[in-house]
Amino acid sequence: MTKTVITFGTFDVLHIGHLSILERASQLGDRLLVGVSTDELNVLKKGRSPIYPQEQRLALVGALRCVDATFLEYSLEQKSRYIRQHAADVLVMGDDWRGKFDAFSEICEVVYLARTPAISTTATIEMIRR
Ligand code: C2G
Repeated sequence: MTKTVITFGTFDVLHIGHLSILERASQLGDRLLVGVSTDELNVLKKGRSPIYPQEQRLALVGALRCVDATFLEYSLEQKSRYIRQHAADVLVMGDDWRGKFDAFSEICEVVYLARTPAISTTATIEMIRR
């Protein structure tokens, strides 16, 4: 049986930390689906619009070899719907979210993977600004 892995994120200003978590997530199953947060959801989550609009972030993430399919994540509250809709067996999140998604272990396996240290979209934007 095909084991489906699902993960979520904004993936703005794509960097090595994003690639690393997606590659490790894909190794936990046979196919990897990525829910890319909409521009609007990012404003709600982080108080600012992403640098790259959602269509471009979807295209960039979807072009990675380790990613099998992408879809837009419109709401954080709808995670269980997305998990069921895509029949995901494993939910992967970075360990900055550790504990936050444990409730989903009723419907799938929940795995938190270590974040890549010393790189982030925010730090990259700050560096370019300076
Ligand atoms: N990430 C990482 N290492 C970094 C930076 C990010 O492993 N140095 C991971 C995050 O832990 C996350 C993924 O890359 O799993 C995407 O990161 P973000 O775009 O910052 O996603 P976030 O805003 O945390 O969205 O529903 C949950 C949210 O949509 C997750």
